[in-house]
Amino acid sequence: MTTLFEPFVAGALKLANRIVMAPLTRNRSPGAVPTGLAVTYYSQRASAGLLVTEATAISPQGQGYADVPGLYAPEQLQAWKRVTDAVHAKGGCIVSQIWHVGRVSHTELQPGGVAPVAPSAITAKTKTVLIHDGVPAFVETSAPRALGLEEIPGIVADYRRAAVAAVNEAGFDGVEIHAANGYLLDQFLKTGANVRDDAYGGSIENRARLLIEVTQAVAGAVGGGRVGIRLSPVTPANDIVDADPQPLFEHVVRQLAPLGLAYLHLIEGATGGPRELPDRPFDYRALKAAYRAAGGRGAWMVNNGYDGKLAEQALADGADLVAFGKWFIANPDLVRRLREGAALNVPDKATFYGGGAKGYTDYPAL
Ligand code: 8OZ
Repeated sequence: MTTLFEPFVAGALKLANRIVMAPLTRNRSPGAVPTGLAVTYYSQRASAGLLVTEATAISPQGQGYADVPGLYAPEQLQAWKRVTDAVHAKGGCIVSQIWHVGRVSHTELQPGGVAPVAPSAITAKTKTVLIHDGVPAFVETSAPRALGLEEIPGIVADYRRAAVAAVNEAGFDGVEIHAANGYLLDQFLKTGANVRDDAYGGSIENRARLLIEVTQAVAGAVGGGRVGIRLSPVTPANDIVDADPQPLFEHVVRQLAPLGLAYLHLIEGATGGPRELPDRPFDYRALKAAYRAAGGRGAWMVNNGYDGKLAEQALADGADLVAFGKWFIANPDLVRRLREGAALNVPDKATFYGGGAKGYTDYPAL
């Protein structure tokens, strides 16, 4: 029987086990630069088969929350290099999750105080976080403007540049393209956010075009074997919805199949919520079959609400890797605890977003 604790090769990534630390936003990077606490936090968790960093902005325009990190300034890359060096010193493997929030932003977070960008000028009914004098405040996202057709190559170039910097300068083993949770690439994919009438809107092929161009560009620049992608076919996170997600995502994975990616990372159901949504049914088995039938060889990574038992079941059902989120917040030695069947520390929601060491680097190992 396959177990979570066996090594696994995903493209160019050599993983000590099949347990992945999911990307987790922690809002502890003032000025978008990770601090020394981030070095401690990630290196404490280096026994995961793979660490995926918190979502990290590819450009100032891609920023949507207070104190989330970036990959576009030299001091950010230097700070990340300290993180990757510390993780590698412990034998870990770490990829950067590259992110453009699209419309999930606020004018205050945008360069020059301008409107955030989106496929179409449709405001997301969701909130973001601003921090004033150290005090976080949840605010409605700002009305976005639709990206001009002539701006799209620049967005693709930003993803490519960030991926190259992540690998060549910051020392990451690869990148995970964040195409989930209602951010820019998911906004282009889905009918609820994309009403464009050009080559990037309308048909499934058109709505998937940006995601595929970005993935081709990133894979072309750093090698497909160093690239993963995160998808959330039916999550309602950040006010996103598609009228018919099954054929949309089957098209997406067929297009991804020839790119030689390290892995596809699927959020099943509502991000951080129910795995089954009665009003948004989705057949993940059919999705995986479509990817394999099209020749896709990347690892199949599953996420959302897993514990050790459910994770072993997922491997038995054919998943390759399982990503754990909140359990990794509270358990730096999650791999050991799962292997030994030890009790788990309980995560404290009050310290998920923002703050310092408390609830970040002070959860005890066994
Ligand atoms: C929680 C808070 C802010 C952002 C995601 C990057 O949902 C996020 C995120 C999560 O993917």
